Amino acid sequence: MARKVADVMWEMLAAAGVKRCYGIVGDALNPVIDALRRNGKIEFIHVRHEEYGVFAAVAEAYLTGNPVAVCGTAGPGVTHLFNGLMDARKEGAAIIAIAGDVETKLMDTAALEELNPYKFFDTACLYVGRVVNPEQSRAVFTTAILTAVVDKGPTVISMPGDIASANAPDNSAHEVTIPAAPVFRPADADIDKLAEMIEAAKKVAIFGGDGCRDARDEVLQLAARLKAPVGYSFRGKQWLEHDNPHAVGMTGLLGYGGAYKAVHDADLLLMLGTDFPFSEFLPGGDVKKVQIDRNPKHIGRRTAVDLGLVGDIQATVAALLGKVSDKTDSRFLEKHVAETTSFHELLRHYVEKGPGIKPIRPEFLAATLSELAADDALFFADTGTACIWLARQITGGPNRRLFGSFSWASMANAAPNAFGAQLAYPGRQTIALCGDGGFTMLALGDLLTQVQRKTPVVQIILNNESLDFVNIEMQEAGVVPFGVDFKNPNFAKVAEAMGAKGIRIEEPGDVREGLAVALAHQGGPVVVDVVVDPYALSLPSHLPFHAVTGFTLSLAKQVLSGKMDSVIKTIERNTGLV
Ligand SMILES: Cc1ncc(C[n+]2csc(CCOP(=O)(O)OP(=O)(O)O)c2C)c(N)n1
Ligand SMILES: [Mg+2]
Repeated sequence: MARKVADVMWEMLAAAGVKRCYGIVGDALNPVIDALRRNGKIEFIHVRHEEYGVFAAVAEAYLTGNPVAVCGTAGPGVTHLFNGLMDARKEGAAIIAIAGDVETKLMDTAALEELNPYKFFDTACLYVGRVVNPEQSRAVFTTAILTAVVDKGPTVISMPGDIASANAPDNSAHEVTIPAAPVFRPADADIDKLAEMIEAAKKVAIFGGDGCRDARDEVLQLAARLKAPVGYSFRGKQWLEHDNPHAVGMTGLLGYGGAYKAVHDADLLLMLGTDFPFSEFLPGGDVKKVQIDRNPKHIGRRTAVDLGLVGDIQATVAALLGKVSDKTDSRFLEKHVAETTSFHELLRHYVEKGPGIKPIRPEFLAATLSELAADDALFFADTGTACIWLARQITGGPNRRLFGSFSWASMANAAPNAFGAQLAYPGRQTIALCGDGGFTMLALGDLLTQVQRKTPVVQIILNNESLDFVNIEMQEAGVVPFGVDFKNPNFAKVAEAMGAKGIRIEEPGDVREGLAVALAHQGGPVVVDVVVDPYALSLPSHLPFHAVTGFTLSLAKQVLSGKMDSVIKTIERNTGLV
């Protein structure tokens, strides 16, 4: 049989390092799926919802650095990809979406399932190629692959069935070369300017993001030389926190430790590889700011900067290290590290007192999970309160990874993220901290996929019968919480009925044992249904109602303004809860 256009596509995707394609079949995709089957090098992951497949692919792409394919069939199958593709765009994951398209003879006739891919994907994707002639195929496939990999984001190949099944042009290349990341750093003159600013400053603080992924050693060396406290965004935490004597925690909504004060007390703040979006947590004009990022669009858009440099953090900081001298005064560093240490001590209270507090405190649950999980566990958190507990209670490590829908902030990402991670790293512990809203939104149907594939994903549901994060936000905004409550089934029983292992935990004393059993479970997915205390509603019943309301409101406000440490202290002092 002559090679078809779809054969060339899969050959090129496989050559580019694509190992899996997540999606659902449909008639517009028939020749595409038939070619995938013939090709045999790319595994088809048949999911129950296309969006679930994309979230799985995003985690795989983010963690492995390889491109991952997803597919959906014309019209509705394609639109189901969209939210996941937005997540890929925001999280910087190399996803190539194969979108089934109507036959070319039907285009622009409002045919069944017809969708204009240019209009539809415009917001989410870095490139959309619609293949209407086999002669385009090599160029479109190459651009879709290289744009996804090099610019780190989703691209689309919109593929009508008649073109997919057309004979490939004889000369179609089926190799694509992926370049290693180029060394990319600012000009020497700019690095000299930066060195001068550092020499002139007495108190230098560092604030790092995901751009520090490959630059941990260089950033820690710089911090040691400058006696600089190192704070980080949620995305930077996993690269900069563990085994770092300069670590001072996070600033922002989920902030803790000395980070907020350190970045505000500094003379000079170095923002490294971060597009941290919460400008109100960054200092104003009284602190000089330098921002370094490989993406020039990130520079200066969250806060005004005194110097903006474009380059990779690793290469830039390595070049800088040769140009700055040791600072000797470590008082600034010590002050903020001490504050961070006292925060971590406070957190221990949850582990120690947690077994005696009912309903179960999510902090205790997460802290116990962190203690029991493997050193190379992969953790994922749903958007919702799970993010708070991931940020605060899950300790990182050289081989642990923490991931979520950090920049797009979609609900229901964690279980599919963990599924994709488990496929990419079989046997490694993959743990999803799910909201009950998130789990029932998207994860429940595809629990069946995990069951069928016997994928050992650990899903821990924070069963608070509430869209709790929004509940807190509503209180913070001073509106009456509305539309946030719902009723849940016993998720452990549901899981068992679906063929997964189910564990229900209602008693705080059962948390440790239940988690240990879940983490040790092999041969398939496990759902741990933990009945937790809805955050900020765990107030002592003896307080008068107006005090309860005021107290709750004030706690919520503090949580959302990054003052979790003071919340813990307040609770500790006023109620003896922890
Ligand atoms: C798809 C989507 N819909 C709505 C929201 C707004 N939102 C953010 S967090 C949240 C609540 C999540 O509830 P749940 O999953 O139960 O987690 P909890 O906060 O209760 O732990 C909502 C509705 C969102 N981020 N994404
Ligand atoms: Mg909830």
